[in-house]
Amino acid sequence: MTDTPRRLLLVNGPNLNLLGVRQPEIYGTETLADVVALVELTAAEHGFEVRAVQSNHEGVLIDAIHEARTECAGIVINPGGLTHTSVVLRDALSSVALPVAEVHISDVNAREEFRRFSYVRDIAAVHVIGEGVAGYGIAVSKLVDVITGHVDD
Ligand code: CA2
Repeated sequence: MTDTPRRLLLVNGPNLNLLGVRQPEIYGTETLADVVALVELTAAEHGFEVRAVQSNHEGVLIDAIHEARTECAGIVINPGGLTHTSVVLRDALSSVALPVAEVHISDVNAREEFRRFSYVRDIAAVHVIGEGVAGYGIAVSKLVDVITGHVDD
């Protein structure tokens, strides 16, 4: 039996490379580099390191998720628009059987109707929606609780 790796995979989907550059009224002014730094800092507080991937190509994200199967203890993911469209991404997340935290910067339930449905929702153990970029930090802490079996009393 191998030990659980103390590493998290951070996945950001299509267009999230534009964070802080376009549409600040929806997504704020912090950049993808700020997101990665926040996730690394929060994870380090819990003794975890982070592997970060952002891609505009679904297959790149899926390859990273497959690699996480043996190399990471859990996945923090903002799938971007793929949230609402991608069975393929959902299948990849299901297949690796790691705990998943789904993050959305904006409140997807208060926007267009098509953003209310998520292919990831029912397979994720943690959901953080509409908390801005800070939501990634919240997601890391909650995911670590799931990984380590922490229970609030
Ligand atoms: O609120 C979120 O985090 C979303 O996952 C962001 C996706 C959107 O399709 C989801 O419905 C909700 C869009 C990501 C695009 O990000 C941009 C960031 C800055 C400028 C333009 C796009």
